[in-house]
Amino acid sequence: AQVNITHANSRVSAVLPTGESVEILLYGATIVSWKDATGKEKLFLSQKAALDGSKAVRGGIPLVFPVFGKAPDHAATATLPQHGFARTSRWEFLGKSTSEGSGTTDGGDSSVKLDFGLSQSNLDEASKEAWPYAFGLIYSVTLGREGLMTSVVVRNEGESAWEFQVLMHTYFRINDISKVSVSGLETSSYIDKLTTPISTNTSPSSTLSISSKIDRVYTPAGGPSAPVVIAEAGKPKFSITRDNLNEVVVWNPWTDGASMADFAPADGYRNMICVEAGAVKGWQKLEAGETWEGGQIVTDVV
Ligand code: TA6
Repeated sequence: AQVNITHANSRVSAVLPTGESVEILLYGATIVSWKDATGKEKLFLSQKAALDGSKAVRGGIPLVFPVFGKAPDHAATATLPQHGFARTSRWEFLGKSTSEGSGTTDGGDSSVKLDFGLSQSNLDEASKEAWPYAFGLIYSVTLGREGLMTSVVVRNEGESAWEFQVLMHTYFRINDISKVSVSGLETSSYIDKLTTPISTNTSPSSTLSISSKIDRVYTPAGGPSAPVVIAEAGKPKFSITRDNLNEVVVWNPWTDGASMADFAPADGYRNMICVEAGAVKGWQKLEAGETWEGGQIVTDVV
């Protein structure tokens, strides 16, 4: 059995023969749905998320580039909107490739890779003006039976060097935030964005549980290949490993979520946790013609 790919109405979706599926908007190359073989949704998507390209999607996996958050003291990106322009630009679908892979009993495809592209020519005038550099992004979404991989190749198509940050802003769906613990962040340094002034701390040797608003940028002590695991009621649900993405942002708006016009239901914070793989501490510098690659592998453990 083959992978079923549809590319219509500014969306690309793929379903594996075993039932796993993924749905991606060309708007921001935003993954808005990832389901397991039983059709269970793994990502949180706000009931009021804009899916018409009118604003960044509140949920799923938005792609943050070339700046994480706002960088007022970074001249080259200071005038860009929060999290940059990638998640609010129209990407091109570059095509797909499937792989039989090992372990296929029914001769069906065991994974499918969907590629998306964005370059300076895809940007609106405001973005081109705010960040006048020639660049190329190729974002690959690979759906497998065990999980989802998202990786991006960043290329400097220009004549001079520039620098960027990149992050995959994954909203994981969970049943009850009060039962969630995150491991893999133990003894890591982290920036707490909720303190004034913003502070740098070191996390304890215990797993992280969440009982109030959290907005932290961790640099896990174990490095990118050490898994960060989201567990619920003691059972692992998602395991995240990274390639070239040294930071992990943990965010839950808690009851402040209700103050965001596109966050619904108001108590939706109980059903989500953002654990975001990124290269967001400092800046990645690319010389003319150079490329950089980074990505995450999310294994659906349950
Ligand atoms: O990922 C954490 C964060 O930077 C938070 O500070 C919060 O702003 C969140 O991203 C959502 O940002 P957005 O621009 O999507 O509302």
